[in-house]
Amino acid sequence: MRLDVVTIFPEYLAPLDLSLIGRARRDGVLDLAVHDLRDFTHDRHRTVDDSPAGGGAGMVMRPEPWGEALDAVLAAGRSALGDDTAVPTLVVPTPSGTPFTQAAAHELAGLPWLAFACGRYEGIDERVLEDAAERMPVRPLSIGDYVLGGGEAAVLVVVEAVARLLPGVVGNPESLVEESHAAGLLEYPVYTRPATWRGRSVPEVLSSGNHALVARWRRDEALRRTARRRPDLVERLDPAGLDAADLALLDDLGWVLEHGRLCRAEP
Ligand code: 6GU
Repeated sequence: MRLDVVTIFPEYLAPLDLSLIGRARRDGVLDLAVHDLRDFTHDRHRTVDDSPAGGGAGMVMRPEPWGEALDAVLAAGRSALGDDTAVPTLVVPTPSGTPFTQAAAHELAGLPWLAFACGRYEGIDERVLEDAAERMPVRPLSIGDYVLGGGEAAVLVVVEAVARLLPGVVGNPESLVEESHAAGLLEYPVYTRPATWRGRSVPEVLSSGNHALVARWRRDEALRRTARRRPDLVERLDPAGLDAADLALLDDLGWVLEHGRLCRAEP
């Protein structure tokens, strides 16, 4: 997979040299290029922002450097991929984007080329995205309902979530299988040695050697945790993916099936 990132803070992307992603790059699974937006300015001060049309607080990123930067990304990526008709999907991290979810991560992981446009200040002149959309798919994405100072931290999040789905990046692909089995639920609690630590013992069932019992316990704990911390996720569960034991536990927790959807039971 080819990745291009355009930013005014190239150093912010340094963590992409590390860990899982660093290894994927060295292994040739990921080809990442970071571009400094200021290299596409032509004034002495390398200006990338200006005041908002219509007035108001903050600054907006000027379209000219962005236009040139995205032209350069297109040329660099096509040359690296050896395909002079290839186009990237342009990911634009913004709090105004559609939510970045695990499903979105899977979609992006299926693409050969992603380009990221990191905005700072109040955002990028809208015409940049309109112009880009004439040449490539554009995906404004938000990583959550809070405001970051810029898109760089969001790019780290998206790249990490996507890269670990690529074949050969995660050491044990079983981790991904288990993840999809428990789709829509939070993770169950995990333990390791020692068997007792500060007077707290690992739940006995986990040393029973009974795999079915362990699997059932983990499923129950995942359901309990999800109902407690993320009731919104319980409402979105597909009942077709639940067995009788799941439904019995949810019933104990005050959830019932109504018109084929899980709802909190009336007290
Ligand atoms: Cl993806 N980018 C920025 N700049 N702020 C955000 C965000 C993304 N998601 C939440 N806040």
